[in-house]
Amino acid sequence: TFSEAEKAAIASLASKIAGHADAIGAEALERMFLSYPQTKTYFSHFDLSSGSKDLHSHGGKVVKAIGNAAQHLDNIDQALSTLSDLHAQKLKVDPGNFRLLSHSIQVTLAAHFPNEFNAVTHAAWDKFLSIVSCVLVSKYR
Ligand code: ZNH
Repeated sequence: TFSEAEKAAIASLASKIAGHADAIGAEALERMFLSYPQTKTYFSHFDLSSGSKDLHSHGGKVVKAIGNAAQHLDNIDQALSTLSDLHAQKLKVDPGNFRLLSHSIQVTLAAHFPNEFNAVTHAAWDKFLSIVSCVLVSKYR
């Protein structure tokens, strides 16, 4: 559960990201693939070159899912339930990769929103993304 201050920090940055979901998502993915090349193995069917259509379209989906979670902070489990099924049953992404994407997202946010991404907002987003990751791996067995 989140404090009121954490909720405010998550909501305010989420609203700023919303209009740039594709670009933010594409950059986060690109950072993840460059820093942690092993994560590319799940995307062999994608064009992973910088700024590609695939990066924008998939990045947009990821960031929109995070935006949806941000609007349901008291009920992230339910908000991401279908996506959680998909990751557990079909995609079977190694759970260790979620922290790599979360980190790449945070670096991207820090780079784009240097004023908003202060220590308090950073901590709130770190917690938020780790809860999102927990939900997405919660149905693994
Ligand atoms: Zn994931 C897919 C989200 C993580 C891998 N994803 C996906 C989608 C979404 C997501 C929204 C789409 C779905 C549909 O279409 O329906 N993810 C997400 C999130 C996260 C994630 C939110 C965190 C935060 N993933 C992840 C990771 C990985 C992945 C870490 C690895 C590395 N995903 C994936 C894949 C896919 C997905 C592979 C499929 C793609 C295609 O299209 O094919």
